[in-house]
Amino acid sequence: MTSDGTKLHRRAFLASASSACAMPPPRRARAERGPALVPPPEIRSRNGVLEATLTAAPGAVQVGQFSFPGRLYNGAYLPPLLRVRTGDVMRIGLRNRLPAEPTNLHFHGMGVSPRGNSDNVFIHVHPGQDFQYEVKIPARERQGRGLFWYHPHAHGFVEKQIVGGLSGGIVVDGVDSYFPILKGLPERFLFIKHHEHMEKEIFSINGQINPVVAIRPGEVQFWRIAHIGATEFVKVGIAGMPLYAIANDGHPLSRPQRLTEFFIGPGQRIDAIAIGPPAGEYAMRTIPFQNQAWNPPTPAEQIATIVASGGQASAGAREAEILGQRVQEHRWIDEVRRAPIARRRTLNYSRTADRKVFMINGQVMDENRIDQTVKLGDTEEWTIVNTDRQYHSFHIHQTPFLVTEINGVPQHEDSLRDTFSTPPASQVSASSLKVVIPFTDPVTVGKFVYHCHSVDHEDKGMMGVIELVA
Ligand SMILES: [Cu+2]
Repeated sequence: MTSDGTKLHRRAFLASASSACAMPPPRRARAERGPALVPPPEIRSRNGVLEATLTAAPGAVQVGQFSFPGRLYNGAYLPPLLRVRTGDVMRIGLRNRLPAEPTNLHFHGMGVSPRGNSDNVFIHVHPGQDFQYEVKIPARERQGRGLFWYHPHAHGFVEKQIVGGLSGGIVVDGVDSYFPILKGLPERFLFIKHHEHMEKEIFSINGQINPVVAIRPGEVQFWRIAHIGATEFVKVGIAGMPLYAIANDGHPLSRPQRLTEFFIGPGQRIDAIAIGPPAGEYAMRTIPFQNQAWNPPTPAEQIATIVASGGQASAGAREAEILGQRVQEHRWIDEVRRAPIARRRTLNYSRTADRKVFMINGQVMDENRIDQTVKLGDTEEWTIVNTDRQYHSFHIHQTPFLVTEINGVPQHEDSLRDTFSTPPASQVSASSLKVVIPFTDPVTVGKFVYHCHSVDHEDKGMMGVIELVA
C-alpha cells in the first residue's frame, strides 16, 4: 500500500524465486472482462446551491472478487459526484462516524477560499462530530471548469482514509464553452483507485475490476479520467485506441492533444475525447515503469476493457475534426506565462534511509509553523528538488501552476495543472521540477498547504504550510 517500498521486497523476492525455478513463464491469460462500467451517482446544484451530506464511516468494501474493510462516504466506495457551475455554493455537511480518527474535506484543485468553513485543511472534525462546509465557487474564468475531486486532508490519516474509499469526484460544468464539440457528448467517468491485496496493488475503476466501457465504432464520447487513489503512480495506455486530451486537472488545453499513453499520479485528472475504434476489444492497461530504483517495475495490469460494437456512428473525418478544434476564449495560462517572476524558492524533497520520515527542506510538516509567506499579486517560480530515487509529486492548494522545466529541460505545457510528478533522482544527481505559480487571486488569501500527493509521504511529513497575505 505504501509507495515507499517497504512492503514490496516480497514481490521482488517472488519474482527472482520464480525465475530460479526454470519453469516456462505462464502464458498471459486474457484478462477476464468485468461488468459494464457504472457511472458514479450525482448530486447537482440547484438554483446555485449544492446541498449534500457526507457521512464518513467504516464499511465493508467489495471490489470485484476482493473484499476489505473500508472507510466510506455514505456507505459507498464510489461516493456521489458533486456537480456544480461557477458562481455556485456547495453546502456540505460532513459527519465523522469513524471511531478513532479525525477527518475533514479538501476540494482538490479548486480556486476557492482556504479560510473558515471553506476549503480549510486545518479543520479537524473529530469522531462523532459534524461540520458544515460552505464553499463558494468564484464566478470567474480562474476557477477552472472541469474535473476536480474531494478527499480527507487530516494530517497523518490521509492515506488510510483515501485507501479505505474516502474520495469522490467534482465537476465544475462549462468546459464545453472552451470546446463546443463536447456539447451533448455522452460522458464516461473513469475514477481510478487502488488497494492492496496479498501485497499486490489492485487498481479499480469506479470500484470495478476491469470494467467494460462500451462505445460504438465512430461514436464520440467525453472521458473524464481521475486518479482519486492514494499513493500509486501509474502509466496507462489503450492498445490501438488513442484519446484526445482537452484538459489537465480541470484546466483547458488550447487544442486537443492526441495521447496514446499517459502518466497519471495520485490527484491528477485528464479530460479527453474518445472515438469508438473499429469493432473489437481494446485493453486499457497499466504500463510498467521504473518508480523506485530499488524495486522492479510493477507488472502490467488490465484495468478496463473497451468494447467497440454496434452500428457505425455517423462516419467522417472525426480525428481531423477533433484535432482541428481551437480554444478562442481567454485562458489564464497566457497571463501566467507573461507574468514577471516576483520571487524564486526551492523545495528540497528528502527522506530518511528507513523511509519512515519524508521531509521538505529538512523538516516534517508542522501545522503550527508557516513555511512560506507569499504576497498576493505575486507570481513565483518554485523549484522542487527530488533527492529521492523514486517518484514524488508537487501539489499546492487553491491555485494551479505552470510546469516550465523538468531536470533542466524546458517544457512547453499547454495547460495549467495542480498536481505534477517529480521524477526520481538518479544515482548521481537529484532531479528537479520547475513551476510558475500565480498567487494572484484574492479569493485564495489565507493559510493552506503544498505537498507530495503520494499521500503516505504527505502523512509522513512531506508537506509545508504557506500563507498568502493581501
Ligand atoms: Cu512523495
